[in-house]
Amino acid sequence: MINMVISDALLDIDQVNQLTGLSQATLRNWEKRYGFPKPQRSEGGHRLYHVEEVQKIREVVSLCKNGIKILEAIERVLKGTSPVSDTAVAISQPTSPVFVEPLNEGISQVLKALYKYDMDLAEQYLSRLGMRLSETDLLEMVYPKLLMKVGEDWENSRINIAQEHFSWNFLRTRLLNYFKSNRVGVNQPKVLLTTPPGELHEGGLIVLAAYLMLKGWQVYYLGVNLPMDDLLHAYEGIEPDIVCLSAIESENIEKNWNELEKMKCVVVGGPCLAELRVQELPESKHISLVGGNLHSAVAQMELLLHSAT
Ligand code: B12
Repeated sequence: MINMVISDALLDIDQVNQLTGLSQATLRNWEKRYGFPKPQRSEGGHRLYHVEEVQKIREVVSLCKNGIKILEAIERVLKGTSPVSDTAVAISQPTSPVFVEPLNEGISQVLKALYKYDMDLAEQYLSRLGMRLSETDLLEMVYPKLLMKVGEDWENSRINIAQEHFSWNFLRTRLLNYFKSNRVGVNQPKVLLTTPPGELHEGGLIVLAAYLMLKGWQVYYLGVNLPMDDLLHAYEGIEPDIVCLSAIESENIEKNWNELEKMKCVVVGGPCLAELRVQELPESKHISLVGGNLHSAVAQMELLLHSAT
């Protein structure tokens, strides 16, 4: 039974080997020599790695591949300095006002331009943010904020419907551009993304889809508010390795739980997780609730796929 939130998942050394490409010997060696990673131990003394730490190991590996020496790579990742550029990762440290400020400023510049219908200026500010951040960080840290801010400004009557539509469509189009990037890798998972009936919020779904496109996954994007029968029809036709459902309202997941269970590997994410009454739902073999940021959510999905094979 997988039915659980696995953002706090602990992985054994074999799983970490699969997810990072580092052999078990190297993982043990690094731990001894550099004090990184720092796994917990099971009662039986086996190493257990937190999913966030696995993400850090992957970042270290990626830095090393780019020619950074191991010690420096570890230091950078532990300090939170960027894998792509120093400024970029430093910006991802939410506790540092020095770095958060330029990011927030960049975001409000994009919004100001959008609210004046100035597409070129918005594009310029967005590219400027793109120069300081990796593409995945842009999806993790910038687009969600922009989408949310546009929605909130409209809800609070700070902008009118035309400004909201214009801004939303600008951002949606940029996110859809990732679909054209054609980066599908060999043997990459096939993923179907949608929202359940009644769920009209598309922001989270489209950001996740773009993120998976960047990772080279084969993305089948079915948009929002999909009737369950049609989802099952698509599931049979596409035969995805994994189905991602995004929802804000937990009810939209709860009332379709039994239908979702008919598919093999289903991941539910989004704000609905906070309210979902899992204990009151029938036990599930196929549905996983995946929280955390996009980096760790995708690591968890990789893990699920791995354990399903
Ligand atoms: C934009 C918006 C709308 C737009 C949506 C437009 C569109 N095309 O998407 C419209 C106007 C349609 C709308 C309608 C409604 N909305 Co609204 N909306 C929002 C708003 C402002 C932003 C949502 C957003 O885009 N966030 C940005 C995305 C990127 O964030 P995210 O969804 O959390 O996704 C991230 C993660 O959660 C994760 N993730 C998401 N999905 C998944 C899936 C998987 C598998 C994984 C791994 C990860 C993952 O990845 C994302 C990346 O960071 C929020 C305000 C807020 N503070 O959230 C309210 C909000 C979500 N809406 C709300 C409400 C109540 C409604 C309405 C009921 C309002 C009404 N009275 O009509 C309707 C319901 C419509 C429906 N049937 O679904 C409430 C929800 C309250 C709750 N239950 O928690 C909110 C929170 C506003 C509020 N403060 O009350 N809304």
